Amino acid sequence: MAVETTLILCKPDAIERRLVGEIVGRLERRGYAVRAMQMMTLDKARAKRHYGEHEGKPFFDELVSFITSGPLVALAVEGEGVIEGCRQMIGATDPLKAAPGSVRADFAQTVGRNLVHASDSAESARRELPIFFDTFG
Ligand code: IDP
Ligand code: MG
Repeated sequence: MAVETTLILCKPDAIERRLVGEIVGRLERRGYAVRAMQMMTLDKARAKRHYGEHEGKPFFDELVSFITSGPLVALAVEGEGVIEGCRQMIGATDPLKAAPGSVRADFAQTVGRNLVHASDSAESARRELPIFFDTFG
């Protein structure tokens, strides 16, 4: 398995609920390396670019409004198989369907407030990382 880099976002609900340390700590304890990390508040344009694949879906406006509602913490995280590994660790999109022990199952209740984003493929990671970090452009 190759060394990869993925984009992780601790979304505004994670900041609000003081769960950034918990989330980043879990990634570090698995052995993944934080290569970049920044707190920022997204404007609508950047949020729409990040979530472009969902444009036109019924939840899109709510999603953009939520992700721009307050600061988030963006991370570039590196490791062997990190893209799939982080998807495992955050759990399914709907916390009710997320595996026990995953972040979403342990700490979240609803899809709209599921705490964390992780790129879902190598192609998504390549597209998403430069939206947040110039160094990955
Ligand atoms: P993911 O975050 O697990 O990759 P996606 O399908 O890419 O899930 O959706 C992006 C985000 O949009 C989700 O994390 C969730 O917050 C929100 N979302 C997805 N589906 C719904 C829905 O049916 N209702 C409300 N929000 C949704
Ligand atoms: Mg996704």
